[in-house]
Amino acid sequence: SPRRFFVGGNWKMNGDKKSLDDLITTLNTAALHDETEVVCGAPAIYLDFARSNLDPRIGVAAQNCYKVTKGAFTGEISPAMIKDCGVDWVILGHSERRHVFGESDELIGQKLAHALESDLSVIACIGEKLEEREAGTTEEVVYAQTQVIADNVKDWSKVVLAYEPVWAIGTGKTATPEQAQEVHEKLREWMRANISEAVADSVRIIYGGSVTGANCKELAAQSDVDGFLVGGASLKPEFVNIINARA
Ligand code: G2H
Repeated sequence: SPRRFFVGGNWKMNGDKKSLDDLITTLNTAALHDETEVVCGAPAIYLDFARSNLDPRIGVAAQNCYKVTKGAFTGEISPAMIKDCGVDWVILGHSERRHVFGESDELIGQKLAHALESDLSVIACIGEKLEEREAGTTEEVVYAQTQVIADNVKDWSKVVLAYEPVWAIGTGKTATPEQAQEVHEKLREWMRANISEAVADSVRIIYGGSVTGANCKELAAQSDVDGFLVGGASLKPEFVNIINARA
């Protein structure tokens, strides 16, 4: 595949300076495949710490941002602030933002447009809930979420699409390689029909949901799986094996 393998770590609300420093040392000193693009999603308060300490070959992502540059928005951070800390990425639309914090497709779209205008790259997350999969509406749900993303993107080279079935997140229930491949392939077909051939061929579609050192190789071998967004396992030394999953 011409698409560069991409592995994002999503630390979520975990770690402290001591444990993150240990993790950063592990990553800085590990033998990482050059072909893999690596980005670590740090809690907002540790973005500066992560960027200052991680080797420059490893990118850093914020886990969220607001839709404007500055103002009276207590508790929020802006893309401008993220960039000011030397950080080039943001994760948007994660299922925890959607379902724990009630973020709508509309708000996610506004955040995405502003983040891209502010020259951040974006890991944009989509995925169906268990009841949606069971009702047979997986495609309908992920196409609708992707449409909202597409409505807010001009330059797809700054976007990685993360397919994270909600039923697989933090549950230990990973999608099978076949299940992941099926949705990734359909998403690429959707992009081919609704965006362009070039975008469909070039956009990285990564999988998230209970990825581990043990299951990453089989998933990475699927032709439309261009990498991972990793939660729990990104806090452990096995993250190195996941970065190196593509043979
Ligand atoms: C899905 C994933 C990372 P985990 O949320 O975004 O987390 O690997 O812990 O399921």
